Amino acid sequence: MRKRDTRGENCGEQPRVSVGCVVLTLSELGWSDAFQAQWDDADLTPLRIAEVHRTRMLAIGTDGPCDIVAPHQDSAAYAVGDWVLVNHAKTVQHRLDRTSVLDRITTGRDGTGSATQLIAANVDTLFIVTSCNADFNVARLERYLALAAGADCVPVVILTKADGTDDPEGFRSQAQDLQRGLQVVTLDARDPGIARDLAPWCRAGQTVALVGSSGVGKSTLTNTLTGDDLGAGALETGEIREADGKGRHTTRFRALRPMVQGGWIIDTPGMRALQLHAPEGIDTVFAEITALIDDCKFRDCTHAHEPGCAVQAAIRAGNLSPDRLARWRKLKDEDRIATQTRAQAHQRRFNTGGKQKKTAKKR
Ligand SMILES: Nc1nc2c(ncn2[C@@H]2O[C@H](COP(=O)(O)OP(=O)(O)O)[C@@H](O)[C@H]2O)c(=O)[nH]1
Ligand SMILES: [Mg+2]
Ligand SMILES: [Zn+2]
Repeated sequence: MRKRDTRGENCGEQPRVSVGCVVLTLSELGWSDAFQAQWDDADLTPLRIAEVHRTRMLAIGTDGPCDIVAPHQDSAAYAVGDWVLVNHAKTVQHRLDRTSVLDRITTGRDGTGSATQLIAANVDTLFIVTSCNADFNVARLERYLALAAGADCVPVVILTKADGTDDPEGFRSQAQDLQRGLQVVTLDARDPGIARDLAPWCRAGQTVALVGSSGVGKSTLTNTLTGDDLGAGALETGEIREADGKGRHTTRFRALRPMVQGGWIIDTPGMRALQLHAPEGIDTVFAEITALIDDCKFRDCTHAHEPGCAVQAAIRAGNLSPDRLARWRKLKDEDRIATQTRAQAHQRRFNTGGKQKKTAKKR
């Protein structure tokens, strides 16, 4: 195995690629030491997945965008943002370990059964989008924050429609209180100047994804950050009909699109239904409750009525709000149920002889 080192800011010798009118190096595509350490075969080429379709994928590398295929033409195990190593025939040989992953649980048409669907990988920053209006909801924000922490993404709360309120600061400070050290930005998503305000998360090599309810301004923000209303200059994307057998369902490609500041944005419809899991995510967002629990007298304290409960003591002292505790409880319960559901789905797959197992064996 030969090792190769072609990354670095100075790409003088590297092959360069034009996407729109920008030339790219691996590091500009989001390559980092974590991926470099996994590239151990110089005969294989690293590419970043920009679009995932059922039987093929679009990827970008230093030689430009190209179509690639997964082993057995099955793309299910790959996400937009993944780094893969391909051979000369443009077939994926390895998927590099991810630095972060966003996924969701899909349920069958009859409401039973569930599977995990990958949405995006190697996302550095999750823009959690809500508006300075009735959409603003602390419980929903906490849920998204837990999701970001569980997925290993840095959260930034983006409060759109700041132009429509007299008190953007009121919304900002409410959001700020939800997690220690949280970054919160208020803006008008239509203002081209915001590309500059959000630049710390949008520069070359960085990848962002957006979550938030319908109508909060995700598409507006994406268009402003990509500098383009019509999609020109973006990678080739567009409306497709997903072949669902009946041809009813129309959806857009999941796509990695370049931003004016040099970074990448993952624009995907599936982001709305992202699944909360990984209990550590909840523990991170509710760090003050996590810390209190350590001081409860009983190890199995339910923090409801027990003597020596540090959580209830904090509520009595006015250091913790009962509402915040109730929201924490709800997320914890939900996480427990989701974990059970996943375990059951796993068990079902096991019982059916692993027929649904799709991940190709790594060689
Ligand atoms: N005044 C104002 N309107 C906005 C802002 N962001 C989005 N909008 C408008 O809100 C509507 C919904 O935005 P859209 O981007 O489609 O939301 P999405 O469903 O989250 O993608 C559109 O009419 C936008 O022009 C903002 O910051 N200020
Ligand atoms: Mg939209
Ligand atoms: Zn307790």
